[in-house]
Amino acid sequence: MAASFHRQFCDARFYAILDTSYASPEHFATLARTVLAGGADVVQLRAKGATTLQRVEWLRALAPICAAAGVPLICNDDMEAALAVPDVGLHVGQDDLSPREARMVLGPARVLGLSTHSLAQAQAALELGEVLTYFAVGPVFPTATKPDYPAVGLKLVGAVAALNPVHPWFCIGGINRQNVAQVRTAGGRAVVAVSEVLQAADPAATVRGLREAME
Ligand code: TZP
Ligand code: MG
Repeated sequence: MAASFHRQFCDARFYAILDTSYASPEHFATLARTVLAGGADVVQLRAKGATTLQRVEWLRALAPICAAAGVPLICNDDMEAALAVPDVGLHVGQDDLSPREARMVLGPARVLGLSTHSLAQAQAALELGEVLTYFAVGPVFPTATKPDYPAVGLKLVGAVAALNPVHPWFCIGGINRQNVAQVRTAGGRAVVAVSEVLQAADPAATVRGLREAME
């Protein structure tokens, strides 16, 4: 694995996603600075329906901003775009390139993350050992950001926590300022939130609040 990232991801409490469903790419640089000011520990670009060329352009703009903050930048589900920009990591879903294949192409140094939606998938993620840098579990709550996926609930958060994962792992899906404490109580150690941050009047304060709730 990207062993050098293990500690950093273990310490991470809030993972921000810049998603074209909620924000215009022309605002990504400003938004990145804003979520970083709020304390985001990881930043992902998620641009469903965009081209690789567009993703590369947006990643190139985000890379120096994240690098200056010492925060990893990750591209959702586009190996070619990730590889085109130095040090950018990759996040894959269950239906994307398999984690083993992704790791072979990505090389040993970059961050690789995986989405999981069940206890079996989380257990399979753990078996991948050093192939993966981290995994995500969700959607914890129903969410318009991923409408086709049923919510897995706080019970799965507790079940994954009970596995005592060696990988850093993140709870995702419908997490907001009202329910984040429940995620923590259920055993979650870190969270991702998309719409809660990108639709907030004050995204930096929202990140700060979510992050503090996980500390
Ligand atoms: N994967 C599982 S839930 C989800 C993703 C990408 C969407 C998270 O977005 P939100 O707006 O924080 O619910
Ligand atoms: Mg995908």
